[in-house]
Amino acid sequence: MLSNKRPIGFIDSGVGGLTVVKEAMRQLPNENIIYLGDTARCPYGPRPAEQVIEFTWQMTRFLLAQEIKMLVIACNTATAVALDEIKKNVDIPVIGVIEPGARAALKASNTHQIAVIGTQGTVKSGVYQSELQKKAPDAQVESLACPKFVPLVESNQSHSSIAKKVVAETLAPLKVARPDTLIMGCTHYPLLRPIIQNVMGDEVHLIDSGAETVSDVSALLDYFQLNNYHHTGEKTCQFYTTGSEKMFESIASDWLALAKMNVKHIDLEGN
Ligand code: I24
Ligand code: DGL
Repeated sequence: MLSNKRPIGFIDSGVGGLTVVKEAMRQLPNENIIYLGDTARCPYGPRPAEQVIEFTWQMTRFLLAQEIKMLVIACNTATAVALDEIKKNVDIPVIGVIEPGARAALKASNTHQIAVIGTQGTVKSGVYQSELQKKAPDAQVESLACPKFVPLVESNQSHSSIAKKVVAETLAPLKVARPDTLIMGCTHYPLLRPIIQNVMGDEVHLIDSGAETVSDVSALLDYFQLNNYHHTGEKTCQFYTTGSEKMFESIASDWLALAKMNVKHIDLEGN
């Protein structure tokens, strides 16, 4: 018998997907979680699609071997290029971060003038645009790659005056299109949310793709009757990194406000 106690698997290019996990721990406190972050090969944003697909398969195979009941591709770049292929070839439910974000944007928007920001890989794929226009053919979509944002967050400058300047300069061309809704199509961007909101103006709806994804995960657990209602026994959160356990734990324990964490290093080459 396949048990509902099996964990939900989350994969990401590094630590950014922890923004999705934080939301999962809040919305789904009884679910066991396994997270794998490919910190050794992060960032995925500037990499060619074929390589991101290969890395995403390696992560997927590793987590499938851990008997997960559902797979969440928490990385926008990986979702953009690999979701369809992975969905077709594995026999558990697989969910990415793009469709939930696109759907939430259309729900929030009055004008259907929607802006999307993400990594080079995500924007180049055009997947947000095609999801939006598939659901709302009248949608006017303006997409912009923001390659400076991930390095800003990863150098601890999310609240700095440099961040304000970089975000304002980068988003200036987007403001011309007067979107009423902006999709933060990258794991790291919620950390820049106050600055992005300030630059875009208070009227603009900001969509956190990761948070929307967890709401969809919750609905999917219901639909497939996969909820873990039996919270007897230990709840487990296991974290794997392809990089340093110590560095991963220092960021993750801070971000998730966990005093004790299970972090293990693994190698993905050969998976
Ligand atoms: N935030 C991120 N990545 C980092 C970082 C950060 N260093 C400081 N902060 N480093 O992503 C990435 C490279 N590392 C990863 C671990 O192995 C070694 C290489 C955003 C985090 C999203 C949850 C700033 C910082 C922090 C704690 C919490 C949040 C945060 F130190 F943004
Ligand atoms: N996780 C990536 C994303 O959401 C951002 C970091 C990276 O480029 O790998 O697109």
